[in-house]
Amino acid sequence: MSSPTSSSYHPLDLAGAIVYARQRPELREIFRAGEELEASEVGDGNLNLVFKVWAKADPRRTVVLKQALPYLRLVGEGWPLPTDRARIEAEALKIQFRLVPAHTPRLFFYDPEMFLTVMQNLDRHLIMRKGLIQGIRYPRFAEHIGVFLARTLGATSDLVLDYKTKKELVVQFTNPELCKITEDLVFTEPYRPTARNNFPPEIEIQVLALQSDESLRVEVAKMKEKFMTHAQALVHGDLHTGSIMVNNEETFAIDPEFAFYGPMGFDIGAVIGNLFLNYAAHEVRTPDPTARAAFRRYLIEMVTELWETFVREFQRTVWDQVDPVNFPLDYQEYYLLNILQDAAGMGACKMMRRVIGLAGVADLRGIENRADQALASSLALNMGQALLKKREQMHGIHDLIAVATACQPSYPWKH
Ligand code: SR1
Ligand code: MG
Repeated sequence: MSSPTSSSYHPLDLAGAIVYARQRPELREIFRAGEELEASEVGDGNLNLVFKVWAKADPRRTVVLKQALPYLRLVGEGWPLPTDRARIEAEALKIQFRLVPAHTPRLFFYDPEMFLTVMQNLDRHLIMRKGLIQGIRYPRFAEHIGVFLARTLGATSDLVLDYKTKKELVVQFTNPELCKITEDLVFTEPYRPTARNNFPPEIEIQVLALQSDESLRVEVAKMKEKFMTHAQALVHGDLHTGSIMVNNEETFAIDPEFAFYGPMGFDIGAVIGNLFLNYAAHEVRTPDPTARAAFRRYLIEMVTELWETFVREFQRTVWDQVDPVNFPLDYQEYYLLNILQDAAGMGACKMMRRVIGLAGVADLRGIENRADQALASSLALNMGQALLKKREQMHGIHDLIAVATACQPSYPWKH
């Protein structure tokens, strides 16, 4: 594994980002020799530095520099983190771009000394989470992300790859430290009292009840084991709506630094779980019941469409290509049903961690009124619990949606 102590590694600042962009031969087609460049730091994630650097004379010529810090930005130097994640991200981007260029940002180059990737600037796009919080609709998103999921997951699985390539990829994408973050923050800490948990105090009773529900912890343990052991496909590993950039016409999945060989349902569940977190947030973000019902209908239609697109594209790019003797129709059905149930269970764990755990989401934690935040968080928690516990009774996407949408908040408490 590469080390952050390589002699030339240093975290960039604004001036450093400009000097860096000016010096790199790979960027000579974008920036002219000697021309004035400007930069800003735009990173709002939990882990890295992100700069935009542009030509002052023509800001259309902008690139994005993403640099791994040797520690977790959210917490500081007290939480060291290997910079190898930058290599993982660059290598995952290359594979995803080959498989789905329409939905993957273009990588200009990766600098292994600086743990830095230089990428296409997506300036006509918005982080999807921000758009959904404002109630913006993205008509092509569900279809696009369904295609992204089917192609990236199908083509990197044993269904398509030869025995050797698959195993080499598992080695290439072994990502222990970032997987450990997920193991801890998604599958461990929310289900026990820990110092890092961070939920609205108003719902403490609900959180304590959830943590003392042993039958729930059994199901979480099953999901955690599957996450850790089921090397099914090269998953993005952190495909929440903050890792997706969108507009009316285009969709890009960004930030695959958590990529590793894991269960397909982890990525699909991430998208669905985050759409449901937004669904829960609109309980208070959209007070008008008609407007709220309409936006929620849209969110649900997206869940249906993304799954149906995934199945259709998986059929075309995987099942239609495989040997029907080894992969009979009943096996294909069994395989997809497992993915659906995994998506429900893993998406559920990702919902519950965003309510209880260290790293929240703006959909919920950005709700200023405390009672409102507690109410929406309480609903999200109940949706997560139900999706996890009832996943094995689900036989199609409509069952999954019915389980989630039947939930109500427990807060405010009814006496
Ligand atoms: C401590 S890092 C917190 C979270 O940020 C990333 O986006 C992942 O979701 C991770 O769990
Ligand atoms: Mg990220």
